[in-house]
Amino acid sequence: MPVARPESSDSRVIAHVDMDCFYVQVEQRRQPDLRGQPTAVVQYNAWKGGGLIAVGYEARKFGVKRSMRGDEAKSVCPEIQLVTVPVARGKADLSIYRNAGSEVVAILSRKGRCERASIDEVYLDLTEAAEKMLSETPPESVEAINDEVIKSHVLGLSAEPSDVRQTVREWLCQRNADRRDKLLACGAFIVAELRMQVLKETQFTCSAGIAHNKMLAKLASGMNKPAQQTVVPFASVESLLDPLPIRKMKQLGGKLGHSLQDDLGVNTVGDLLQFSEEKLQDRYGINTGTWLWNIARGINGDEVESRVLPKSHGTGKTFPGRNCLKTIDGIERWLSKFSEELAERLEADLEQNKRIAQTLTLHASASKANEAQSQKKFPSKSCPLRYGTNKILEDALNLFQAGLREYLSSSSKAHGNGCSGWGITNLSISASKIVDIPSGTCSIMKYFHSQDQRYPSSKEFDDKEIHESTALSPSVGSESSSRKHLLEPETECSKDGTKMNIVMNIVMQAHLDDKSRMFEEKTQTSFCRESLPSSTSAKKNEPQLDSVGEETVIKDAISGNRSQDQKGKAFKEKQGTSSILQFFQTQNCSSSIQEPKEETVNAIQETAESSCSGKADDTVPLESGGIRNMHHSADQSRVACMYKIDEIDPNVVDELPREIQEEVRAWLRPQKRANNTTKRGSSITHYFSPNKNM
Ligand code: DCP
Repeated sequence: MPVARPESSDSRVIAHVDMDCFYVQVEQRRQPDLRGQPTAVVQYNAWKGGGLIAVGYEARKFGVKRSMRGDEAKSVCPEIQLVTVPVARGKADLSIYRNAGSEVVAILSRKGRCERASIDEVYLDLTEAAEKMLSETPPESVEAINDEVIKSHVLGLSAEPSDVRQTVREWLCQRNADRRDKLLACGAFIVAELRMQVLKETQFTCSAGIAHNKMLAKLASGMNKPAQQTVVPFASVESLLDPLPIRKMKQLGGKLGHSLQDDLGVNTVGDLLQFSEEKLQDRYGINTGTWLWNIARGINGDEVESRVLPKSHGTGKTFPGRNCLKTIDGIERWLSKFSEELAERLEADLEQNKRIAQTLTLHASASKANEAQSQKKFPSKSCPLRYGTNKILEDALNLFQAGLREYLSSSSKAHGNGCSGWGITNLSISASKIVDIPSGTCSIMKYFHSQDQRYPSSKEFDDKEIHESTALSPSVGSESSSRKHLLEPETECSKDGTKMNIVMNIVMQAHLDDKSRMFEEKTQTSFCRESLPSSTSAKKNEPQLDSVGEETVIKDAISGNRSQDQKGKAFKEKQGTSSILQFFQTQNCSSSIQEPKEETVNAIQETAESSCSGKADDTVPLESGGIRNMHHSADQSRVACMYKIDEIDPNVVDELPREIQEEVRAWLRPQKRANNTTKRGSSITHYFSPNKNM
């Protein structure tokens, strides 16, 4: 739901910068021969020439559109150059575009607060820079105004075509103008300069909107493309919004927009003006009502967040029509590719930016096999994120199964019979709630990296911690999980809590990994193919299909993907972790680490054997009566510990490697003090838990 925020000031200078036909420009830079030629980037799927995902402006002149496939584009523009998007792991690899976007962000962020909103768009808060320019070198004092500034489109200015440039120049330089307009004029100078810099350094052109808030700037940036900028003076807001189709507004493309049209007869933003705030609040609630009332008047107080790095990392793929995934095997195969990619990107983020992601989310869309399912969406699910390809895969599978169980159980309820067929047409995973690693953790990270501990671990989770999640696009600026606490601003305490979680998790994970590696060592010897990932072994809380008491076969179709965590790694008990673990286990740990039970190993063996005998694709489709779940509640290797900080004996730190002892002690000390200010006996996890108020 939209959130109404009052404008902090109506004289902010906000820009929205949007790259022009971005993927095409990236490809044209890679292959300069394509410059000036009608070009489009197509998905790698060759059916009918592949779907167009970006169309260059030269090709647009011929009528080529993004909705076309390559063959159709060729029929309207025979000279069109179709470039296939790079492919890795059987799916589009967007890294070159992401990296190109980062180059641009690095330049745009030089003049003010910068929010990377997607792979190719950015918001800038240029208020300070504009105020500075206005006081030091106001537009009227600039002797030679660059053409790029003069080419600005200023909404509301009327002039004969031959006089446009002169009219814009006069508007930019008017001495007696309203201060808000003067600031926007300065904004136009600054944005033009930034755009020229982007072109010089990256060879990319971009377009921009310059206004008093994000909403207006975004509306304006697309008005004059490519390579142009549009200014929205305060006085022109009404005429800009008045004729705008209501569904074109951000957040009004869906249900709310439909309701405005169908229930209130509102077709344009101007139509909204006839409704009082109270009336809109009565109909849509206080918050949304106020938000609607505000946007009709061009009021939008959203701040430009300071964020040049992606807010989340996501990867996924669509499986349209007959390509839909119908077996757990198929799901696992793709999830393993996604997990590998996500793990790589998370590792790069960790290395380069010292950030860790905390939430893993799985999204899927299911094809509609019957009337009941056509009403039903496949629920998105999220859980705390654990680093490492195999752990991500394991958790993603669990999330998928939890979602599938819910999806099917409600469908079967509606039908009054067992499970019916399912087919996944869209599958993706994403990592969100990304936070900076507190300074000081680096040596610990290094230590565990060097000790075969490739990643810091995230919190362990169980079924209770699999959460419903809102739709989360894999794009850069996507919103994160619906868990309220994940969206709440971090307090000092929670930052410290993150530190503590990292320490504790590192210690715990170090031990857990040793345990699971030990398990892998054992099981590997009895498998004829690569076995399951470290903890694909069963868990007590593994999502199960209620309706069917059978077992799910999750096959060993992940060969190659577990290599990251395993390659050349032999089990080696880390000195010191075991008694720390013992300490935690005896201090209120809710579960313990156990070897997998015999039955699990047998079940896994059975699967591996059937794979060996040429039945690798012999999956158990749900339509035949449901999922078979081989995941008995055997693996207790997940730990839900409640660390009582007051009860942590500082001596346990002595057992850590000397090089990190001081650091851990330093972290423990302030935690103790912080904890003393709260209820006695609360655990660290509870005290710092973001959902402690829930
Ligand atoms: N993109 C995609 N799939 C889509 C839409 C876009 O992969 N359905 C990619 C390709 C685009 C990039 O995202 O180049 C940015 O999308 P935009 O909507 O901003 O469109 P363009 O930058 O291509 O063109 P424009 O100049 O109209 O903004």
